[in-house]
Amino acid sequence: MTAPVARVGLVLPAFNEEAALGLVLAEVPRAAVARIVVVDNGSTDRSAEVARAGGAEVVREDRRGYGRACLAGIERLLATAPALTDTDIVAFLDADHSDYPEDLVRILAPLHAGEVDLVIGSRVLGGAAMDALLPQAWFGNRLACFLMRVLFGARYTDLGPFRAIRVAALRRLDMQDPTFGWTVEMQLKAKSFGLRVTEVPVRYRKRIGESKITGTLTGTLRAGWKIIGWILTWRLLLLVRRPESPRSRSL
Ligand SMILES: Nc1nc2c(ncn2[C@@H]2O[C@H](COP(=O)(O)OP(=O)(O)OP(=O)(O)O)[C@@H](O)[C@H]2O)c(=O)[nH]1
Ligand SMILES: [Mg+2]
Repeated sequence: MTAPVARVGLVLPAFNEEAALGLVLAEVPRAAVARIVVVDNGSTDRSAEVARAGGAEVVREDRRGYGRACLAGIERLLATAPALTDTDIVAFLDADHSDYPEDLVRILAPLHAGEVDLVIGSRVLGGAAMDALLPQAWFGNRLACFLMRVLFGARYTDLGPFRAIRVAALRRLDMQDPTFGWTVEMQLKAKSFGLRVTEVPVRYRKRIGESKITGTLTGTLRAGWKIIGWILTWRLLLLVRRPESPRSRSL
């Protein structure tokens, strides 16, 4: 008997993305996803209306923060019918039209093949241009990946937000970071808990709408600080105790 095909729930965190969201949703390969959840993260524009018009379910999370938005999306997918189960997959995609939603098919392939638990879309492997991945973001990514390699032996090339993970693995990671540390937390824990991880090249382009993190000095500094802080703190934590996932250690 063959295993049932994994269903995919796609989460799009959105904070004031009315200009980009319609286009992003129109480009999502619908045959690849069972559910699409847009998390309206306290938007003051028409993001929620645009999301509904684009065929997405909308969850409102008024407490701002990228990680909080992702958690609210996951909660929706796991807690409401048709709820995803442990063998299904959750994918994450930014709502600003920087990523190419069509690349989702490439991200999902190793998961559907049962080869891995987590797939990161790497903009570095995809040869992202500097006007899309701003120099400060490019540098911050390189630094974070260098530190993860030196301190953990992890061979990541990017902290790209476009990614997908099996639900059982996601539960084991017990994700906590409410803001910009979300992606690095997932990658650090995945390495420490021994998940099977791979990267696939993804394309990247200039976002539509106003840049909120890497396009501003304070955004860049706050995100950079958070990310480096996660790496150093996690290293220190592991020096004093073994990485124990809250659930069983065998997948
Ligand atoms: N900045 C920010 N983005 C959020 C928040 N909540 C959800 N998002 C969404 O998270 C995604 C990533 O945010 P972006 O502002 O594109 O961050 P970035 O890609 O690092 O940097 P820029 O594209 O240069 O702004 C987008 O889809 C946002 O709409 C939040 O509280 N702050
Ligand atoms: Mg962006």
